[in-house]
Amino acid sequence: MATKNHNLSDYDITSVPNATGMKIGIVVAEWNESITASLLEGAKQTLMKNGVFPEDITVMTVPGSFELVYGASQMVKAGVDAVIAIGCVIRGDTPHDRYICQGVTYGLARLNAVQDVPVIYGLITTLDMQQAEERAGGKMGNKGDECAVTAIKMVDFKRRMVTPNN
Ligand code: RBF
Repeated sequence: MATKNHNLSDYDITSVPNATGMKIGIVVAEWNESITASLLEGAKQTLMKNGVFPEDITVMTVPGSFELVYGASQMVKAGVDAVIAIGCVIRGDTPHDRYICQGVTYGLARLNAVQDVPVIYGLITTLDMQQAEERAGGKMGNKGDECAVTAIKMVDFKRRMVTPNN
């Protein structure tokens, strides 16, 4: 599971389906804004590099990562093809961070199970700010890029399921 030997921005562009016409919602937490802004930028650039029109990307902010579940749920209802949820929870002096991470992880997983639109997990959970920076455009790449590629692949997955002969 470690990203130690895996750059989050590495992907084979030829293996990514063309994303022209896909409508993608991105919900971003304001906490640790320096990190989440870099993740957002990575996600947007990678979506556009693979064919998503800028006007088909809807970005909404929520105060903290805990609010990502509600934000993602509302975006699903608004009618996008996929939602990317972006947040950054950094280990604190109390167990609070673990409760937030558990809540967000469970909440986003549940949305995937009960709703019809893929919700992509863009939550960075790190021990400190340095680890977060390394995954938000630093030496480990940018998790926003990975989320964008995953969103495109999941929209394509659903389209292929609906029309299996295409
Ligand atoms: N939100 C984050 O996105 N990342 C954090 O690292 C984070 N740490 C928090 C630590 C404490 C002690 C508290 C009270 C909140 C924290 N939040 C964090 C905010 C949380 O996700 C949520 O916005 C608030 O708890 C309001 O529901």
